[in-house]
Amino acid sequence: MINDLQINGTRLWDSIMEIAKIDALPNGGCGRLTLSDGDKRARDLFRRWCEDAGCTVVVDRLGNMFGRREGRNPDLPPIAIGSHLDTQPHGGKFDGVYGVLAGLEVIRTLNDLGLETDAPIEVVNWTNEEGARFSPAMLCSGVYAGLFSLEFALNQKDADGALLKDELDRIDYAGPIPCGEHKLGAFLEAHIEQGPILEANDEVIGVVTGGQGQRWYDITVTGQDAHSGSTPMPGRRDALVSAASLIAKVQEIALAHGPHGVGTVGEVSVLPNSRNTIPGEVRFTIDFRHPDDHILSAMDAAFRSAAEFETNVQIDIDMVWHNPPVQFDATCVSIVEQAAASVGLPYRQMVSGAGHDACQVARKIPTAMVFVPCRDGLSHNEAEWAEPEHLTAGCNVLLRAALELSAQTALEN
Ligand code: HGY
Ligand code: MN
Ligand code: MN
Repeated sequence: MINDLQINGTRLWDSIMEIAKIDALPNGGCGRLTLSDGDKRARDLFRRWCEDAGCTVVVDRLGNMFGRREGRNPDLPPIAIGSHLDTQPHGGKFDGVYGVLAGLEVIRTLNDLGLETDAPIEVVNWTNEEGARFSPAMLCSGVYAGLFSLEFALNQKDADGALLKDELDRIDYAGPIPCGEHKLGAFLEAHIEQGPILEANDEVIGVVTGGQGQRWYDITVTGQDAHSGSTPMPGRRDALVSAASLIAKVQEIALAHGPHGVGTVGEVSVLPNSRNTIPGEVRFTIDFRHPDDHILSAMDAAFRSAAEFETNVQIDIDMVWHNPPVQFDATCVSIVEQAAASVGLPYRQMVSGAGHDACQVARKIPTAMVFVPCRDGLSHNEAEWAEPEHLTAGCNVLLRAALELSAQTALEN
C-alpha cells in the first residue's frame, strides 16, 4: 500500500550533511553561491548520486539538471521532484538542498523497494534560485516557465560584473537542451517553511497552496560629494541622509500593510564611502512582498510618493522584478494533502512567504509543495535547523504524492 511506504531518513539526513560540507561556513551554515566552484562541486556530487541510483542526468542551457528514473511507460510525462543547491552568502544547510535530496531519496527508496512507477520520476536541481548572486531569484526556473527570456538570464551580471552565461561555461554546466523544452508532467517541491507558523502550532507538514507576490527594486539616490567639514548643513545634497529616510519608509510601508506585508532592504552601497566626504551616491535594494497583488501595488505607490519628498537629490527607482502571487494546482494540492493525512502527523494548508522554484514552475505545469518546520522559523541564516524526523515525514509525503500522481498520469494518458 502506498500509504505504508517509508523513505530511509538516515540516508536522506546523511546526504544533506554531505553536501553541507561544500562551502561550509564556521557557524554551521553554507555559502555556496550559484555557479561558484562550490556549486559545481555540489552539482557534480548530485550528478554522481543520481547516476549511482540508476538515473540518466540531462542538463539544459541554463544548467537546470534533471535526473530521470524510467517508468513502465516512457511516453508518460515525468513526475518531477526538486528544488535548488545554491545558497545565500550566509545560508543554512537545508534551504533548497532538502528538496533536491528528498527527490533523490524518493528515487533511492523506489529502487530499494523494486517499485516500478507508471510515469518516469525525475529529480531536479534548478539554477540560481536564491537570486543572491544574479538577480532576480528563481531566475532559471522562471526561464523554464517562460517568465523570462533566455537572453535576459544569460546576460545577468553579478556585483563583480561577471555574466551568468560566462559562469555557466566556466563550471561546464551550459547544457545542450533548450531551457523550457524538457517536458515535465507535474512538479513537487519539499522545503523548510523558513517561517514560524508550523513550529508555533506544533504542526509537522505544510500543504502549500501557493506563493505570495514579490516586487524587487534597485534604488539609486544621487546627491553631491562635498567636504564634510567646510560644507554648511543647509543646502547639502547628502544622498545617505535621503536614502536613510527612504529605507525607514520601507519598514513603515510594510507595517502599514500588515499583517502580511513585508519589506526588506538587504543591500546598501555608499559612494565614495569616505568618512569626511558627504556621500554623493547611495544604491539600495527593496524586496516588497504580499499575498495580494493589489496591496503589493499599493506598497509600490506608497514608496514612490515617499520618494517625491526627497527634493534635494535625484531618486531613480528601477523595479527589476514583479512576481505576482501564484496558486498551486488544486489536484496536486489535494494529492499532497491526502499524502500528508496518511503520514498521520498534524498538518495545515498555507501560503508560502518565501519564493520557490515551484512558484515559477506552477505557471507552466501542475505543481504543489510540502513544507516542514525549521527551528525558530529561521532561514537565510547559518543557524538554520530542521529535525531529522520532520525531514523524513516531509519526504514520505513526497513519495506517496509522487506515486499517486504517477498513477493518475497513467490514467489520464
Ligand atoms: O527570495 C526568496 O524567497 C527565496 O529564498 N529565493
Ligand atoms: Mn529555497
Ligand atoms: Mn532561500
